[in-house]
Amino acid sequence: MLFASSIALLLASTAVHTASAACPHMLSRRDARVLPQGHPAVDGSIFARDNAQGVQGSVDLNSLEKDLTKLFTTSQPFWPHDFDSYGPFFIRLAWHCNGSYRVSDGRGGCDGGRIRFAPELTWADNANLDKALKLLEPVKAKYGAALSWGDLISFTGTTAIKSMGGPVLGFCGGRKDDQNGDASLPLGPSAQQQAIHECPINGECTAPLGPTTIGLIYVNPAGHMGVPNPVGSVPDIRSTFKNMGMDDRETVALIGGGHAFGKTHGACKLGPGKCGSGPDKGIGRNAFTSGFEGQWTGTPTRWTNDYYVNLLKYNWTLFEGPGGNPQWKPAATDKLDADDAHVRMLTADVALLHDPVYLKLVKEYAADVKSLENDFARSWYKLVSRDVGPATRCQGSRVPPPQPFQNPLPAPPAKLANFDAVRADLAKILTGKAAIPGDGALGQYYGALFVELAWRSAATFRITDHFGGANGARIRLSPEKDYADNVGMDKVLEVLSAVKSKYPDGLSWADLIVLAGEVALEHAGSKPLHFIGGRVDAVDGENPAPRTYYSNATVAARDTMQVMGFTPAHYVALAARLRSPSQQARLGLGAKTYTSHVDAFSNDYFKILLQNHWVPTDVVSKTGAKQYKSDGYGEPRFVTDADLALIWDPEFRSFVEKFAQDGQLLQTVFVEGWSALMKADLVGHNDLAM
Ligand code: HEM
Ligand SMILES: *[C@@H]1O[C@H](CO)[C@@H](O)[C@H](O)[C@H]1NC(C)=O
Ligand SMILES: *[C@@H]1O[C@H](CO)[C@@H](O)[C@H](O)[C@H]1NC(C)=O
Ligand SMILES: CC(=O)N[C@H]1CO[C@H](CO)[C@@H](O)[C@@H]1O
Repeated sequence: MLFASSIALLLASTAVHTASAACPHMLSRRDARVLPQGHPAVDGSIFARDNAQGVQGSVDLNSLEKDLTKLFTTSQPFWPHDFDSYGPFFIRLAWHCNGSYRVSDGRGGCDGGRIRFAPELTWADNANLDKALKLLEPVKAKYGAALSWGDLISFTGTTAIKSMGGPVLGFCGGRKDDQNGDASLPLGPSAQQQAIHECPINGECTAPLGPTTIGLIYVNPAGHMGVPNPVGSVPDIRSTFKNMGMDDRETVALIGGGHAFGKTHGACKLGPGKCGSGPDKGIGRNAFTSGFEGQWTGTPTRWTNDYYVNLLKYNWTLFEGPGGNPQWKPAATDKLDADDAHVRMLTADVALLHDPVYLKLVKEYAADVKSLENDFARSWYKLVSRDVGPATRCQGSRVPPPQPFQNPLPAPPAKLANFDAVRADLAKILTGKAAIPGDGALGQYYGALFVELAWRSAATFRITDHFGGANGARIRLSPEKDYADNVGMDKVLEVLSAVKSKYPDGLSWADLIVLAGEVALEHAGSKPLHFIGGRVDAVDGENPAPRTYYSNATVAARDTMQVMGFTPAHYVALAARLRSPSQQARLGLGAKTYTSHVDAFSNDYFKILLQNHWVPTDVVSKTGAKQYKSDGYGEPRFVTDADLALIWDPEFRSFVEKFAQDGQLLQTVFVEGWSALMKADLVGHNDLAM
């Protein structure tokens, strides 16, 4: 129990997650070597997720594949398969489990396996997927806790593609199951989603919402807001897939590669369970799922590029399908090929003919099945693996080489620098008072600036999809270095470059940045922060972009806490980190620190928050934070609405009060939160094998 000790001190009643992180196999060999004796293991899911269920190397994927292949062809009376295979049905399950992912905050996706629960299971787009889950129950029971639902669903979809002759790159295991569906609430429609970001005009929702339409996982198949105009559907497709992290090529490969298989279900107008009569009522050929009816190709259980061939071959004509919804079929005058009597398209399929870039890709794939195979295999793997995080988090025997979307990092150096020597060099800078180059007198507080740099570098981490974090030191590179919050960090890096160049081997920027922050904090009076080395430097700056879409500081603070994976106690405690007045000034705020001693780590910040009366000023920082000024005794102090959120929110406030009273408690909780964040992306980076 990582946080058990301090949490027990803190509160008996408030529910705070303690990570069951001390399981020894999550601790890599490297960490075992560098980790100080007696320090608990940190598994990256430091804060929230339930315990480690997942492929973990212990499930025999060959045997699982065999079981699944048998399952695909064994029809069950409660939901008979189409065309002698459940394969396509399971591809849809995996895609929907997955398709809720959004790059804006990393939420959604199959990790967590929340498609088993409300709200996801009740989304209209997920109609009848409860049957697909039911079909998988016996397999889940056989493999038990060693196989998470998230991994099972993703592996089943991948196996279905393979079993029907489709191209497959491999499988990245390691998803962990949530215990309920709550983490999907911010995806909407829900009160939580409303608070984070409203969608005033349905159909035109913007980031962080994934789809343009609340209540859809992705694109309305019948066209924008149900209007069957293929041209109008194009922007919906483009923006929805972009929000999932997909470019045009990946989008077209995924839609047509997926629709190489299976069919839509909408046998009659009466709705689910009501079509037909007798023992077949509502099932099999009488099924109603989306309310559309038809298949995209003549061979729906065999991998082909016929989806693209058919799109180009026929003159697609709008008609009302048996389910009463608008669909497209070949013109009456078209000469149909054998097998093609039942081919149909949705408005969102025909849309691919009505955009020049999409059309070019449709033509490419119709002419070149190898190109489609290459792109589909890659895009499917990305679709189902992205929210697992960096490639180093993938588990199991079929993990392919790291892919670009996983932002791979170089291998760590064979031998790490002597960190004690580096510490000594950093301490020398901290005790000297040389100015930051080009920054005049304001630069004298190196400690606070070192802390700021380490914090900014690590705080991009998000537990939702395990991207971001200090590893890689992407704060040195565009686009991350250009974000408004990071103004001035290049100067701090310049100060550190003298130390960096002293250790040409074995000292990465990423380690140096973290160590500088920790040495500064310890220097300022923090308890030891348990530095762990082994980070490496990335060559690109791809990291999650700042979430700038909030309109309410309290909501922003609570959401940030969740996305980063912190408990409220740790989120609040970390706000006590040293803050630099020169950084405040760079951001356009009053250059006055909150505390009387910038270079001392203390609980002053919380006292000051509580003891002052705060009035708004007209000043807005470069990052959009609203400045407040203290009104009352003594010299004025400046904070922002991001600081005040900690006393506006009642739960946060209770911790502010505790920390203001008890500096020792603050120390303990701070060290836990800080150390965990600095390592959040480090363990996954290492070899997880036991
Ligand atoms: C613009 C995006 C997409 C739209 C609008 C769309 C729409 C639909 C609809 C309406 C159905 C019928 C559900 C039913 O009635 O049973 C369906 C089925 C299916 N979709 Fe998609 N889809 C999209 C993208 C994808 C992607 C990216 C994949 C996978 C890579 C995929 C794979 C499938 C499969 C395999 C089925 C058949 C399921 C079965 O046979 O039971 N779709 N899709
Ligand atoms: C589609 O219609 C055009 C004329 O509108 C015709 O020339 C063409 O042959 C048709 N396509 C097929 C596949 O029949
Ligand atoms: C911000 O959100 C909180 C929590 O939902 C709410 O209590 C508060 O009134 C909101 N503040 C503003 C200024 O809208
Ligand atoms: C594992 C999983 O299901 N997550 C994926 C869901 O879809 C997005 C779309 O790109 C992927 O990036 C996620 O990895």
